[in-house]
Amino acid sequence: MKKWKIALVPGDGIGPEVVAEGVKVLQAIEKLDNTLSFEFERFPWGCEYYIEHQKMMADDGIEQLKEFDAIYLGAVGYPGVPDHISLWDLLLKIRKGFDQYVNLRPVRLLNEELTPIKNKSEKDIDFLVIRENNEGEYAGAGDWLFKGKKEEVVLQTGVFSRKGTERIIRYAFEEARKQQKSLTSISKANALNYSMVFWDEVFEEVGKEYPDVKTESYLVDAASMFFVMQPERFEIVVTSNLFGDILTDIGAAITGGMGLATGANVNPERNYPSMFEPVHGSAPDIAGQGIANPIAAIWSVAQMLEHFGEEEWGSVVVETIKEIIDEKKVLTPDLGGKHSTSEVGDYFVEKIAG
Ligand code: GGG
Repeated sequence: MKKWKIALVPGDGIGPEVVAEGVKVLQAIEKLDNTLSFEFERFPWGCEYYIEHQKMMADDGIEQLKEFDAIYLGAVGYPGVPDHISLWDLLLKIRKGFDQYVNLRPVRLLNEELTPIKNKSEKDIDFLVIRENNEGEYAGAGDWLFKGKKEEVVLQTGVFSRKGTERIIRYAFEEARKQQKSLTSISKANALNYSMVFWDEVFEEVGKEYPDVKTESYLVDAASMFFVMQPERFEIVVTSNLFGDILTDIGAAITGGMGLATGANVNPERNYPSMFEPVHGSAPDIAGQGIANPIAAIWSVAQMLEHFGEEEWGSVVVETIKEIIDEKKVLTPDLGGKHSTSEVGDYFVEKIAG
């Protein structure tokens, strides 16, 4: 019997609503497979916790999470707490605290009716974005000088270490080799004349060790256009933190919206727990109404199962999501349905239980 300990950090807004459905799915799998068991512990961290304690998580939060096999996170941010505080003091703290330097964000069209792009089918939009997750523009380096004065200057520095850049690019080449797919690097070396020139050089250097992997390099502006006009160009993409964050929202837009976008924050060395989350935020405008789409959160359960080595269950979860979307019977309003968050979760469980 394999026992997996999962820390639940549902967070803010619709986070708790969608995480509840992902937990339902894991509990259903546990019932169907007597070789698997999941143990959950819930952490009440987020903006409400901040209002009470002036911090988003406990001081020893990272220490408390260390003993888990995975972290399942909902969403972060709510009006009343500045967004940069809620993001940095919880989500980014966990990513950095556990050296989760790989962010895996699949861009996969499950049904061609979901894409706003004309004449694109499921086989045209099916790629993986590998985003550097710990440094770059999200390194937290910068300064705010002469605040409020006419000389005011604000600096936000992108940090690209050799270690950080090499390891994400190497991870992407390994993945491309394993999957026998092409690898596209997305940067902006014509304008960002230090960081992105360095990124391109490292991509070229590391690439010499992988002559079997076909490569492409695009500037991020051209790549954004190709995401929308010719997504079939991409198989595996590697890019920096900020570009990856923005590009994967385009990825969500071309595959059915934020309600379907999943992300895994991975520590490949497995020294620490990895974290699985829907890419969407806390959506305060619909929080508490029971209409949030739980599919992104359920898809992140599939990524978690794959990370645990349960690839078959991971595929079952993704294929069941596809069936539900294809049937169009039980969907939330963002996908044109009339059902609630928990009705979609219940239907999912009913389907995998057969
Ligand atoms: N589901 C996690 C969440 O609330 N994400 C909001 C967000 O802004 N994330 C930024 C990032 O992924 O770097």
